[in-house]
Amino acid sequence: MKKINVGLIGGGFMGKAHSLAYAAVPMFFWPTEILPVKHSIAEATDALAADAAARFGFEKSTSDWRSIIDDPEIDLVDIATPNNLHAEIAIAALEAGKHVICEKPLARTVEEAAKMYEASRGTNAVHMVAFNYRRTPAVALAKRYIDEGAIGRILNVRATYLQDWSADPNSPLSWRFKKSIAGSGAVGDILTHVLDMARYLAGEITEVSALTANIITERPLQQAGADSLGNSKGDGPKGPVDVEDEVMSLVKFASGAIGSVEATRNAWGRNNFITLEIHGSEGSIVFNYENRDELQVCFKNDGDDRRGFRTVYTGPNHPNGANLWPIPALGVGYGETKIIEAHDLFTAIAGGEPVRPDFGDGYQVALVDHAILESAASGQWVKVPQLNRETGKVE
Ligand code: NAI
Ligand code: SOE
Repeated sequence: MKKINVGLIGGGFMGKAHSLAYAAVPMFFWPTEILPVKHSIAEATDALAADAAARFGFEKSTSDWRSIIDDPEIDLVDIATPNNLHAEIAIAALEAGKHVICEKPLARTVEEAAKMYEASRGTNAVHMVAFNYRRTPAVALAKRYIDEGAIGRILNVRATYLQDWSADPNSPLSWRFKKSIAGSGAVGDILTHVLDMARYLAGEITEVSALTANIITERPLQQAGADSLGNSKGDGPKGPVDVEDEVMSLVKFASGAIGSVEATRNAWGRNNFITLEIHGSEGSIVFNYENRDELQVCFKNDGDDRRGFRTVYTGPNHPNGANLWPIPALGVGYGETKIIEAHDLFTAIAGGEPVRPDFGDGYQVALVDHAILESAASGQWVKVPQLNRETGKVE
């Protein structure tokens, strides 16, 4: 068993989720080839870093993330900061020969994503972008059905991500509402998750026609710090929101399938409402993250008198389910997707193999994001350049 020293940068929501995964991987995946060691954590200040180290179980703490890059004992750099730091940290880590996991969106802009992808090419480092929802067993099962041809040729795809934590205009102006830090709004923050899953299940998106809107244009000021995600309200002085909170786009896939993708921050009652509906020539698949143990499937060949949606409850006999819980439908949560993600990363590191989604996938999603924002601004259909992984160029 090899020990991997982890340097985690950012101790907020994702710092918690990733630390939980590092502790849990050996409990779920045993025997394990790789044992993660929570070596160092960086936060914005010394006090926050010391607090995060005590809470999440890291041996050392620092307010200077560069010291993690410079530390020869660190094998894996985990980037869980707001988006403005992703590119600088990831490029420095890859240049220092570290393995890297970076939270989504890979970067603020397509230009930053291109530089990160470039830095990842030609290294022996494993790089991963943390689109964890695709690791939900029911989503992995959808992938298996599609790959096996169970629903035939994909004809159309509908993907949504609806939230309401930010629907209250008094939810503070955290970093997620600032273009300089986040890069974009609903597009980079939540649409990217369903773009990742749409690509994973139905292939590349080649053309988009989008609308965006910014409904809540100002919010109460918040000083730097972790995003409270709507769990605190302010009524003091306000500052401008300069990113979109709504996006809808028609999309065309390379396969000839058509579809729609949408995300909103203004959907009262929809907390973390991720849905995927895929119809093929031989059947249909529906996933709703609110019932994430379940996959709804309907097969054309079931016969006229019994055709309809049935529910498959995921469990140990399904992809990503074997090492979780011994009985189907016990309840797979957000944490489990992060545990599977960390395990898959370690397996890749142990085997010297790549893992997906990698920085190439993060870059391709950024190319789709960019096309969507460009289409919304111009009112035109926009083609999405495609990354050629052999040449490293977009075509
Ligand atoms: P957060 O606001 O909860 O935490 C970010 C932390 O980074 C804060 O504690 C902040 O003090 C710290 N930080 C800021 N500057 C720093 C610096 N120079 N050095 C070290 N730490 C610094 O944000 P959250 O929700 O954890 O988001 C972090 C990233 O994870 C974002 O890119 C976000 O898009 C992504 N994310 C992904 C999710 C997923 O489902 N995969 C879920 C939530 C966030
Ligand atoms: C806020 O919209 C947020 O935390 C996103 O940043 C995550 O990526 C998403 O998974 C949950 O919601």
